[in-house]
This record gives sequence, structure tokens and C-alpha cells, in this order.
Amino acid sequence: MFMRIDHVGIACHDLEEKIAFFERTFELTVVAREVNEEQGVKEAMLHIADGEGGGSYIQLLEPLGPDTPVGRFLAKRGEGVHHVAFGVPDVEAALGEIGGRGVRLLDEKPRHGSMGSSIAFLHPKDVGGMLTELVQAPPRRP
Ligand code: CMX
Ligand code: CO
Repeated sequence: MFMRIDHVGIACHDLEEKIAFFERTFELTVVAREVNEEQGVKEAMLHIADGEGGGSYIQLLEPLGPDTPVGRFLAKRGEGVHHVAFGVPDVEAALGEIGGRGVRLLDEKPRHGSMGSSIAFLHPKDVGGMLTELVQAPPRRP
């Protein structure tokens, strides 16, 4: 069902500073920047590689405020890996199948994600402590 790893999300206090670090350290390039009010984040996608079914990325996340998922995560745990996102061909179908196996869905219906994608989250407590995102890429994506 999982085609590939789409991205790894990393929580940080200062998006611009972390973008500069990843660019100079790993020679990655920012391909998208977005403010996602619904998710409470300011974010950047840094391209790693292209593969069958879509690219793979590092997603840097700065919270829009303390009372947001990433804001609470930073206060509790500090900077670091926040979630892993799996690319799936059909996020609604994947949600139905995974929900049917007893994993709590944080989103019953997909929401808007980076670069025109549809996303949905699974509860970290039901996935071995890993906040898991499902991503369905739009037909054409950088
Ligand atoms: N990874 C692993 N565990 C996590 C976690 C994370 N990122 N975030 C929270 N948890 C754990 C906490 O440690 C806590 O465990 P304990 O009860 O043992 O302390 C438990 O989950 C509940 O956490 P909380 O502090 O009460 O945090 P929230 O109220 O923020 O709820 C969660 C947690 C996962 C339901 C919420 O963060 C959420 O809905 N996340 C999905 C949306 C999101 O993260 N959007 C931002 C990214 C957008 C994008 O990728 O585009
Ligand atoms: Co993400």
C-alpha cells in the first residue's frame, strides 16, 4: 500500500535558519514554501530525489504559534523529527483500509498538504510512537 517515503517532517524554531543549514550541509534545494493556517505551520519542502510515483523531500516546519501541533511538540520535545509521510496512490482508500485495522485516524477525511497534495494523519500512539502522515501527490508535482 505504501509506495514510498514522501517526506520526513522536522520541527524547528527558526525556518530560515534551518533552510540555510540544510542547503549548505546537504546541498538540498527548496522547491516550495507555504503557510498552512489549517495545520498551524510555516513550512519549506527541500527536494531530495525523484522516484516512481513522486519525489522525496525534507519538510521543515515552524509553528505559527505555541497552541498548534508543532508548537506543542517543540515545547515538549524540542527540535527534531516530527513525522514520517508515506506516499500512497489513493489517500481515502488508504485511510479506510488502515482505519479498519484499528489505527486511530486523526483525519477522517484528507486535508490540504504541501504542493497541492492531499494528506491525512494517523495517531502516533497506534504506530509505535511515530506520527504518520499519508500523502497523495497531485498528478503533476515538482
Ligand atoms: N510524534 C510522536 N508522538 C507524538 C507527537 C509526534 N509528532 N506529537 C505528540 N505525540 C504524543 C505526545 O508525546 C503525547 O504522548 P504522552 O501522552 O505519552 O505524553 C501524545 O502524543 C499526545 O500529545 P499532546 O502533547 O497532547 O499533543 P497534541 O494535542 O498536539 O496531539 C497529535 C498530538 C499527534 C494528535 C497532534 O499533534 C496532531 O493532530 N498532529 C497532526 C497534524 C500535524 O501535526 N500537522 C503539522 C504538520 C503539517 C504537515 O505535515 O504538512
Ligand atoms: Co508533512
